[in-house]
Amino acid sequence: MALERTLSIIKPDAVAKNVIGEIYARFEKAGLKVVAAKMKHLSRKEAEGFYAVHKERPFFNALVEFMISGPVMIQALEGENAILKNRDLMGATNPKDAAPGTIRADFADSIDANAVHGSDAAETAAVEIAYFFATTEVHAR
Ligand code: RTP
Ligand code: MG
Repeated sequence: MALERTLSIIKPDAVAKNVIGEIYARFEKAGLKVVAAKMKHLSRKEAEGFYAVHKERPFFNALVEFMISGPVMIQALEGENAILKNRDLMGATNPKDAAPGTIRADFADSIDANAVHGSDAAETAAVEIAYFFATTEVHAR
């Protein structure tokens, strides 16, 4: 077991559904602590930069348009195996494939509007946390 940090984003669809608190409750019940948080309406440039790894994919433009369609809630989560734990809480990318009880099964409508983002590995987690938070904005707890 390793104490890890991961970057989580509650996407515009879930913010619009007013389920930030319900999603935070799932993090807390799973033993993940919010160690940084901000609400932000991403610029196109910020969204393109964040998802740069996907820029050659056919869904890139739709993904960016969706991510800038409204404010998002961005947080760094800390806990034992936080990266995998958060991915387990999220469920599969396509909510149709997401296991019952996962965030995407319960709150997502489509593969585009799929409620949450979560880092997929230690390297990406570090880069993604630094993309949105200065070191002084991340609080050891
Ligand atoms: P995320 O990065 O947002 O946590 O999602 P993920 O790891 O589960 O999925 P990823 O492969 O990283 O894709 C990033 C986001 O792009 C959208 N997507 N659309 N139409 C499609 O085939 C397709 N594939 C991916 C999803 O919104 C996904 O969350
Ligand atoms: Mg991903």
